[in-house]
Order: sequence, then structure tokens, then C-alpha cells
Amino acid sequence: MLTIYSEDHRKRNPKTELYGGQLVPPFEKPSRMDYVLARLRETGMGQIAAPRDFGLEPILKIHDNHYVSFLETAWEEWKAAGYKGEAIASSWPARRMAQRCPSDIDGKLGYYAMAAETAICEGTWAAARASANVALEGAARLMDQGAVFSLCRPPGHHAAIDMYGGYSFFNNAGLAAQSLLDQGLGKVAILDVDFHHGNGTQDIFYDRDDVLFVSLHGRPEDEFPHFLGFADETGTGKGEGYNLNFPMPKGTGFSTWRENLGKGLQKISDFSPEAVVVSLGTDTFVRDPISSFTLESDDFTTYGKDLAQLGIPHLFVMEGGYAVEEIGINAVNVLQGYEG
Ligand code: 5XA
Ligand code: ZN
Repeated sequence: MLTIYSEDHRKRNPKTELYGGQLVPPFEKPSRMDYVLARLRETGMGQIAAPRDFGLEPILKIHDNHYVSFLETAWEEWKAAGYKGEAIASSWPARRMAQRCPSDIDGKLGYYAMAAETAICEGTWAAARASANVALEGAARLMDQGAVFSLCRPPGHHAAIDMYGGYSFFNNAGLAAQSLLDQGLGKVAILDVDFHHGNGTQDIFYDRDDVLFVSLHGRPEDEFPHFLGFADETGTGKGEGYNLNFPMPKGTGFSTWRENLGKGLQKISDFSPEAVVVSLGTDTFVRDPISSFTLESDDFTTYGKDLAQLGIPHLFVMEGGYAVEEIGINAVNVLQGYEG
């Protein structure tokens, strides 16, 4: 299977993440990619190619232009304000407060952030742009190749129309889906198998009937992003019926998870898309440090085989996964299972 990858992800290497009341070294770090690359090479998965630069036009099809401009200058504005650490949001437009974007960078961070764990640092813009290009290149090559792996970093599925957080800045899977539609496909499904709900992807496509979003994840009562991902969120307007969430409790194992995957795959099959974009997070793994499902490495191979049963081209877009030594094994197991 062709892999698309950019070394530019290394430009984002934050030193801090707000976790458990402490500033700790981030779980989402450049070495994650090294483990995936090593495993791709070890298993002879196929060619690894660099993306082209697709510019901002495809990004502006799904993201708000003010939000994109904010991301472009946030780090410079933060430095110019004289702050010593990395840029972390600390106040939000909460209930009954004005939803207006302030001009001060501290206020802007709160306006556009959906979570505080994600620091903006030098190189964040460049890395997020490169990650978007990796997804877009995968989408550009998918219909010729039949299956492609976009090895994106930073991840994307928490990035909403105008929000970042959960380590996400641009919604890579959403960009890929939109690009496939722009190439002339009538319908695309996004299947999100990351442990966390893809709130950003849901936000972008919630009122649309040309993109079906199916997500399997830790239930919001227990797990990040906490405020979206409930089973009764089914879409709105003409998007009603095109959003399907499978929230599951802590400790969920592969048999329950796979049962829900089967239901999601049936819904995708009924929708008859011409392509499936998979938000591929491996943080459902039993030893993931920030998640609570119990999948073993072999289970990733098994569900890769399940996906292949659809008989539809799949674009795999890398999302989360923080058990770094196993991230390569688990991600490549899905691809190998898929390829049979
Ligand atoms: O899929 N999303 C993630 O893996 C990021 C979760 C961040 C939780 N603070
Ligand atoms: Zn995740």
C-alpha cells in the first residue's frame, strides 16, 4: 500500500502538555512517526512518497478563514506578547458569555481552543499544513491506488470548523473527504476508529448528506472530548441520519467493539459511498497511556480484514495512538489485515 508522509511534521515539537494539573512532555510527539515508519519498512508495506503543497484553498473549504488566519500567526503573536512558555489557552467563552473573538492573543487562544492540553509552539503552523497536504495527497491518489495510507502528524479529527485542540489543528480526514467529493465522487464515508470521538469531523459534516460519519469511541461521560459523541447525535437538516456514534464504556474489549464496528460497516454499506476515509487512531490499544479500551495487537489485523469486506477504496489517515513502541505494529496490522 502506498504511504504518503512528510518530514515537516518534525517542525512541531512542543515541550509542554497540560495534563493532570502539570505541564508534562506531550504524549503526541514526533517519535510516534518513527515507529510507524520503521514498521512500514520492516514489513515491506510499499512505497513512501512525499505530498505536494495544495495551498490553503482546500483547507478553506471546510475551515473558517478567521480561524485559519489565527493559526497562521498565533505563535508570533504569543511571542510578541512576551510570554515565556508555549501558547496554551486559559479562558473560554463559556455559557452566557459573548461569542466574540478578542484581539488579544490570550483571548484568541480561548476563543479558538476546545481544550487546553494542546500547546501552540514554533513550527505548529508548518507541521499542520504539511499534515493537511499528506491527507490531500492521499485523497488525490486514492482512486488510482485503491488504498492509501496518509501518515499524518499532527492528527486532525478534533479540529472543527473553527476550533483546535486534542492535538488537532486541521481536520485531515475531513479535508480528504471533501477533496474526494471535489474530484467528482458523489458520496464518501468517514469511519473514525480512534479511541476518542471525532468531534471536529462531526462538526464539519453534521448538516450534510454527502458525507456519512461513523465513530466508535469512549463514551463522553468518561472520556475526552466529553461534550460531543453521544449516541443521540444523528445529524441535522439534510444531514439527519448521516451521523452515527457508538460510545462505549471504559474497559471495552474487542468483541463488543467489533460488534459495533459491524453495525457501522453495515450502515456504510447501505450508504454506498465510493470511498471510505478511516480516521485511524491506535489508542484503542490496551496499553495506551491516555485511553481505556483493551484491544490487543492482533485485533487490529482482524478489523483491518473486516474493513476490506466493504470492497470500497479506503484512505487511512493517521490520528492518535500513544503507546509509542506499539503504534507502528498496531497501525500496520490494520493495513496488512486490510490488504489480506
Ligand atoms: O484522538 N485524540 C487524541 O488522541 C487526543 C486526546 C487528547 C486528550 N486530552
Ligand atoms: Zn485519540
